[in-house]
Amino acid sequence: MTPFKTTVANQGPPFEPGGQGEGELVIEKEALRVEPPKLFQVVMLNDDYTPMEFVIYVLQELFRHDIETATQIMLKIHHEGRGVCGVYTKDIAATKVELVLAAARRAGHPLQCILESA
Ligand code: TYC
Repeated sequence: MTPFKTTVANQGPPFEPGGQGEGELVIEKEALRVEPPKLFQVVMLNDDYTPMEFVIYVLQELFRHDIETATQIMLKIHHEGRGVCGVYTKDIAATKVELVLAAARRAGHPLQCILESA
């Protein structure tokens, strides 16, 4: 449901002649404008050392891509130097970057990924 602000107007004293609406209660609903969140893309970078299988594994496990899509993204990065793993709100995108870097470090691979405004 659309969020709204409720304001009460015209609350004059009840039954007073010439009062503000004679006790009538008017509820005005004013829609609040909610800005859509800014989105950020997690971009993975190519290198000469990280095994292709590891990149595919990361794309499946951390970005929930199926194996076919993960393979296509990995190959795009391999051939073009970079590729988008996913698009998220800022906190989620930043967490994904940290998880990728931590997994790569743990496995001893130089895999890099960055966060970009989408
Ligand atoms: N270029 C790497 C190789 O040939 C594979 C690779 C793909 C590495 C994508 C990083 O983000 C990457 N083993």
